[in-house]
Amino acid sequence: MAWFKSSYNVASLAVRSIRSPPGVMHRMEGRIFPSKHRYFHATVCKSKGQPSSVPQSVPLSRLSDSFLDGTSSVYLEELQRAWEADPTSVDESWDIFFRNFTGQPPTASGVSGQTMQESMRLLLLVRAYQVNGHMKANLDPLSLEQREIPAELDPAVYGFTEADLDREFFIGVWRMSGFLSNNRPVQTLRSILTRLEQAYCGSIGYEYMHIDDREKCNWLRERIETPTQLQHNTERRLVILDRLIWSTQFENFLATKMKTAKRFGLEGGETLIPGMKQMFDRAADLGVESIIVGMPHRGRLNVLGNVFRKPLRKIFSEFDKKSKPVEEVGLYTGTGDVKYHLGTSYDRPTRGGKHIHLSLVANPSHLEAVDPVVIGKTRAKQYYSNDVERTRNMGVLIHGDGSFAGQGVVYETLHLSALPNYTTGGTIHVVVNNQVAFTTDPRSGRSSQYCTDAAKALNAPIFHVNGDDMDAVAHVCELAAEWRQTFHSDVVVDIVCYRRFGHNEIDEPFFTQPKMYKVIQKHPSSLEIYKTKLLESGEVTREDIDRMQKKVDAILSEEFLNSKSYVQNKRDWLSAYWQGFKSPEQLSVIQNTGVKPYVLKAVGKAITVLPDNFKPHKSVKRVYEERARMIETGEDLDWAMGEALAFATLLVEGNHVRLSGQDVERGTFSHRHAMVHDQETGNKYCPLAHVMEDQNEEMFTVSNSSLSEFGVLGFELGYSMENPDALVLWEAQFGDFSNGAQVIFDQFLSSGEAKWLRQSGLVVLLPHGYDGQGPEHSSARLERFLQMSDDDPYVIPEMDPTLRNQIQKCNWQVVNVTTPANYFHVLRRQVHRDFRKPLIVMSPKNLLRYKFCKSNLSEFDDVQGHPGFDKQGTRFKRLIKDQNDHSEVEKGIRRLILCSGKIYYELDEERKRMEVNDIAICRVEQLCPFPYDLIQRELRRYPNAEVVWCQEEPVNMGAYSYIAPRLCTTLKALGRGSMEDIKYVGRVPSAATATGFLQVHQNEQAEILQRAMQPEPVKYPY
Ligand SMILES: Cc1ncc(C[n+]2csc(CCOP(=O)(O)OP(=O)(O)O)c2C)c(N)n1
Ligand SMILES: [Mg+2]
Repeated sequence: MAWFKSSYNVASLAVRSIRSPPGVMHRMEGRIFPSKHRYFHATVCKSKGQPSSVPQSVPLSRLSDSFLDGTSSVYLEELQRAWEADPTSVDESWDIFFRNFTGQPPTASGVSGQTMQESMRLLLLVRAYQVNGHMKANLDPLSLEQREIPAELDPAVYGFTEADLDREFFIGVWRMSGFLSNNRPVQTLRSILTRLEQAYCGSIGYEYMHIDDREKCNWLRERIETPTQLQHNTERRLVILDRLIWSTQFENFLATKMKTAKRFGLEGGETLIPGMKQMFDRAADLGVESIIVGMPHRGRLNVLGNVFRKPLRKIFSEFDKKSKPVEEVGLYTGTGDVKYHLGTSYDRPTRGGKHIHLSLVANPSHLEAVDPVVIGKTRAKQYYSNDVERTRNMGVLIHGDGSFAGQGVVYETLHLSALPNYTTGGTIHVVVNNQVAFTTDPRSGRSSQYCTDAAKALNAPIFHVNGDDMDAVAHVCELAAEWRQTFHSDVVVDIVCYRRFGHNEIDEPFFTQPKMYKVIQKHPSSLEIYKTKLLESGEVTREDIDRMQKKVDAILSEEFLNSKSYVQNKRDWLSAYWQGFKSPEQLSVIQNTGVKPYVLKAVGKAITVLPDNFKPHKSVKRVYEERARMIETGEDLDWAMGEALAFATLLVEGNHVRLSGQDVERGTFSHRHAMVHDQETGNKYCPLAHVMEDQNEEMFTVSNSSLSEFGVLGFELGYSMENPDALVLWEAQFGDFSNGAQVIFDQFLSSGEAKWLRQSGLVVLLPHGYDGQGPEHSSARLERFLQMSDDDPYVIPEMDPTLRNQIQKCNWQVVNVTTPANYFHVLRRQVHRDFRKPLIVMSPKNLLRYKFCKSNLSEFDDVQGHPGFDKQGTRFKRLIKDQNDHSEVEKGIRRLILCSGKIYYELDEERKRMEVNDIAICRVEQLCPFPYDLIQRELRRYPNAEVVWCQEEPVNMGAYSYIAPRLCTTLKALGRGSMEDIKYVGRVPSAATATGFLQVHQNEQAEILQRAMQPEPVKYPY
C-alpha cells in the first residue's frame, strides 16, 4: 500500500498547510472557532462574491483531505486491491491513477483529458459533500444564525476553476452506489456540482459517513443521490396536506378554546404529525405490526388525537376543570396524572388496508426517562410474539432537542440498541428540534454541533430536516422506516423547527429569546408554506383546501360540543395479556408456593449437570458438584441454589424468566455461575436454559448488561409490563448503585400503578449489608424504598388471610430475606398471584456463603408436616419467629429483638456465645407492607418482653423510621405501650452510610451485639 501511505502523509501535511493563510483560497476561520458551528442551521458561503471566487489550482499536496483518514482510505485500499487483481475492473481513470503510483506506464489518457489528479480531486469533492454537505443544508426555517460552510465544499480548494465548469468528467468509481456509481455517464463539473448541492444541501442534511459499513452507506447514497426519490405523487401530497391541516388546526382550536390551559402545543413543529403517519404507514408496508412509542410533553395531545386517534371529545373533556375521576364504588382509579403524560393504545388501519397496533407509553415529567422503558417493552413484545427477526414490533422515541442532548439516559438507551439481549432491531428516534429548551438556547445547552451527535457513536444515520419543508419531513420519516426495516438498527430524524409560543402557552418567550421570537412572529406556518407550494404546483385548488379545512374545523367543533356531555369511562387498566388479573379493589386469594418434591428433584438435577465434554473452571465444577449434592441429599441448599430452583420451577410451570444487570451471569460475588464457560473452547453453557427439553432459547435469559443503572432498570421495567407470566429481575452490582436509577424508582416503579394503572411484578435485587466494605458498598439505602412505601403507618388493615389484600393495596413490597427457602418462595410468590407488584429485595452478600444460611429441600416443597408447611400450606414467611421453638406464651422472655437481614445471624451467634436464654429474636423478612398480624402474634407470645428494634444501619437510615410508627400502632392496638416503648439498637446518626475503616466497623458491629444482649434495659432513644 505504498501509494496509500504516501498520500496519507500528504494528507496530514495538507491539514497543517491549509491552516496557514497565505495563498489558500478558502479561509478556515470556521475551524478555529468550531463552537460557532453548533447552534443554528442556516449556512453562508463565505467565498461567494469574494475575489477568491475565481479559483486557482491547488496542488494535491495542499488539499485538506481529512476524509482520506477514514472511510475513503478503506475504499481506496479496496479499489487498489481490485485493480491489482484485474486492472479492467476499475474505471480507466483509476487505472491511470494506480499506474502512476506504482510506476507503471499509462495505457491511455483519461476522459476528455481528465488527469489522474483531477479524478482524485473530484472524488474528494464528492466525498466532501457526502461527509459535510449537511453543514451547508438549509435546515433552519427561521434562518437565525448562519453556519460557515466547510472549506472542503469549495471546488477551488481542489484546484477547479470557472474554466472547468463546463468540462466533462467521469467520476464513477468501483463498488459505489448513487452519485459515484460506476455506470454513471460523463457529466460537466457544473452539473456534478448542481446535483451535489441538490442532494446534500437542500432541506435535508444527511449525516451518515461515520457509518463504517459500505453496504449501508451505499444503500443511503442510492436514496440520497438519485434525483427522483423525494417526489411524492399528488395523491400522496393531498393526504399529507390533510394530515398537516389536522395537526395545525388541532392546536389552533385548542388555543382558541382553552386560552389559559397548559398543553405544550406543537405549533412550529406541526409537520411532525404527517411525518409520523408517513413513517408508520411505510413501516406497516414493510411488515411492522406493532409500534411502541415514547414521547415527552411537546405535541403529545396532538399525537394522541391525530396519530393514536384518542377520541377528541375525550381529550377536550380532560381540559374541563370540573373533570375528575369517576367515584363509582369499587372502581380502580389510582391518583391519575396530568393529561399530557397519559398513555394509550390504538389499532390503526393503514393505507395499505392493514392494521397496525400503536401503544403510547405513559411517562413522567422527567424527560427521556421513558426511553428505556419503551425499548424494554418493545423487546418483550418481540419475545411474546415470537418476532425473531424483530421486524414486526418496533420502538419509536420522540425527543426534544434540549433533552436529547442533555439527558444521560438517552445515551444509556442508545447503547442498549445492539446488545444481543437488549436489541429491538432498531429504534427510530425523532427529535422535535425547536432550537430552544424552555428558556435555554442551544449555545448553553450542549457542546456538540447538533443535538443528535450522541447517536453518531452508534453508527446510526442522522437525517436533519427543515421542519417547514413538509415533503422533506415526510421523505426522511419514510426513509427512517425503510432503514430500520432493512438494517435493523437505530436511525435519527432531526426535525429542525421552532416553537411558536412560549415553553407552554402561558409563558412569555420574549423575556428570553427576543430576536428569535421577532422572526417567529412574522413566520408563516408550515401549513401556509405547504399550501402555497401545492397551489403553485397546481396540484390543488384554493377551493379544495378550503373544503378540507372547513371539514376539519367542523369535526373539531362538534367534538368540542360533545366533550361537554362526555362521561369518563371506567379507567381501563388491563392490556392484552392481563385479562383476569385483579385490581387492588378485587380480592386476590393468597396462593401457596411450595413445589412437589419430585419436581424439585427433577429440575434440581437438570440444573446441576453440565454437558459431558464440557470443561468448566475447576472451582465452578466444584460449585456444580456441590449443587448436585444438595439436590441429592436434600440438605444445606445455599442462596444460589434457592434462587436457581425458583427460576427452574417457574420455567417448568410455563413462565418466562429474565435476569439482567451488571455481571449477573457469574454474579458480582461469584456465587451464581448461571453461565458456565468452557476453559478450553470458551463456549458457554447455561443450565437453566435446559430445564426442559427443547426449551425456547430465550425462555430463561440471564444477561450481563451494559454498565448502566437508569437505562437497564428502565428497560427491565418496560419488559415486565408487557406480560404478567414472567419473572423479570434486575440486579444492582451493589445496592448503592441503584441510586443512579432513582428516577425509575421514584417516577415509575413506586408510583406507576397509582398514576397510570399499569402493574409490574419487576424484582429488584439490591445487595445490602454491613460487612466492612465502606460507605458505598454497605447500604442499598433501604430507608428510601421504605419511605416511598404507601402502607399506612397508623391504620392496621384487614389481616385475616381470607380477606387480606394488604399487598394489593400497597405500591410495592420491600423484603430483606434471610434463608434460601424464603428467597425461593418470595420469588415464586411474584408470579403465583392474580396481580403484580414490584418487589425490592435487600439481597445478601456474606450470607451467600454463610454456613448457617442454608435451607433443606423440605422447606421448598408442599408436603404437610415439613418445615414451612403451616395452616395454609407452604408460603413465603413474612416474619420468621424465634428459632428456639417457643410456645404460645413465654412470660420469661425479657427482650424481644425484632430485626431484619443478616444482623439476625450475628445476634443469634452472640446469644449462643453468651448463653443468653431470655431473649427472643424475630426476623421481619417482609418490611413492607408491614406484617402487623405476625408482629402482634409475637408480641402476644412475649407479654413481658422489652421491645427492641435492632439494625446495622445508622438510626437515620435503615428500616427504623419506617418500623417505629407501625410498631407503635401495633403496640397501641394491643395496649402494650407506645413510641417510648420501642427501643433502638443500632448505629448512631451518620451522614455517610458506613465507616471506611474495617477496624471501626468491627468495633461498631460488636457494640451493637453487646447492646442487644446487655442485661440492663435499653435506654435509647427514650
Ligand atoms: C429531567 C428533566 N429535567 C428538567 C425538566 C423541566 N423541563 C421541562 S421541559 C424542559 C425543556 C425541554 O426542552 P426540549 O427537550 O428542547 O423540549 P421542548 O420543550 O423544547 O419541546 C425542561 C427543562 C424535565 N421535565 N425533565
Ligand atoms: Mg426544544
